Amino acid sequence: MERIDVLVTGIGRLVTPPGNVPRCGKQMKEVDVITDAAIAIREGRIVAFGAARDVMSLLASVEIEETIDVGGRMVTPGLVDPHTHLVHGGSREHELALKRSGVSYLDILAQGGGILNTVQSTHAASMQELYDKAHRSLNEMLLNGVTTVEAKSGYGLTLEDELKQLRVAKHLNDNHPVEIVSTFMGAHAVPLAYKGRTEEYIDLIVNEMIPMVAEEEIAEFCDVFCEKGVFTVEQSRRILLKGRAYGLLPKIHADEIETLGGSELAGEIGAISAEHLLAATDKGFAAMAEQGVIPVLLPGTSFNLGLAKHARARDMIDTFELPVALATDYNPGSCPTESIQLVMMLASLNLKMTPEEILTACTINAANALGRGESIGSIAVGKRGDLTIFDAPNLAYLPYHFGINHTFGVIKNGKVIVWDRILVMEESGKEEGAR
Ligand code: IZC
Ligand code: ZN
Repeated sequence: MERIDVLVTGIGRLVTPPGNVPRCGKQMKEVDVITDAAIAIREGRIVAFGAARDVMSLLASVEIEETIDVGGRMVTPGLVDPHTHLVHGGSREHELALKRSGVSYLDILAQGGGILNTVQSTHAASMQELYDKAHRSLNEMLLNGVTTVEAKSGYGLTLEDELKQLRVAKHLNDNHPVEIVSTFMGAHAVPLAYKGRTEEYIDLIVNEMIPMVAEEEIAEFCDVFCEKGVFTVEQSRRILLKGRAYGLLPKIHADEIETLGGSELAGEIGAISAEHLLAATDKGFAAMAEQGVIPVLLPGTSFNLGLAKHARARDMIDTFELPVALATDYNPGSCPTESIQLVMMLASLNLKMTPEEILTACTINAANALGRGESIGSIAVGKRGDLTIFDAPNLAYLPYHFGINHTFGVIKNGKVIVWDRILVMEESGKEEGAR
């Protein structure tokens, strides 16, 4: 080694899950802890890490371009948020009173509100407006310690507007230091224009939208809201298989409110992940475990919907040895928050996950839910220099001291982009591309 770009020193406690592959069952608790650590980064990639004295002796005759002292703080891999509805127009606080009076999420949707309301706002918004709004949210996520974010379409529900959302996500990815991973979700709801003609809308998705999305290479995954009154298991299968035939890997919103069998379908088709799962059965978990489907749990959503029921994370981890991941589900309806740290707290409170399991779920398992286990989600040689620096003495402190942001700094690809809780990043190209 002749030269390194960045040496991160003064790490009081470095905490990371090991390796690249999803961590299942008991493995989720096993994280490596190195006290008084250092990390060396060259060209955005980690080239050495470990106890500071070992790293320093390795670097004895190496030229070090820049040294960043994190002042004894705790460092983890950059957090990964593998399920968000980042790009959309408008907001839905006007539905709050309706919700509080007891009208359910699915009833609001059935009355033409909910997702369909956001579809109207998204249609009415310019690309620049969508970009600016999503950009603000992305900054919030970054300030919380997140370095990679999945973003779904699904507020267009026409070919043109689905592509509009996905293009905004692409521009954000091109310009913002946080990496955006796109998912096509034309099957998020049946648009009003197709009311009562769901099969015809699905024809549009499989015959026009999926081929165009694939041709433009503007998404990696295909997702479906498989839920009572939205898309059935059979319809979801048709859409996801077609997506896969076009190279879009399947994800599925499965068994959130009603038990439909979406988790079994995830196993059957070998989906990369299945999300929510509050109403999933043991049969569904077994099907997922057999095919290595990653459960992505969204405790912010059940919390915000005021549900008494929670995803059975303990059964998934202890009995089915599944690799649980966590995400915000940031969206304007069921979970309007960008805060992954709130989600971590709720995973502790309501899912009974341990602090180590929560870290694993927000790093390596989340990275694998996005097909990126080889490049992000843990501190390992060859991986991206994505680090989150916490003003907290240990992992347990994060869900313990709740309701505040513990992130002091963020390093992405070896560059400091948040420091002392402030954005210090440079953006390339910026806004011009977004129109
Ligand atoms: O806008 O309500 N659950 N899709 C499925 C959502 C929530 C997003 C929304
Ligand atoms: Zn969702």
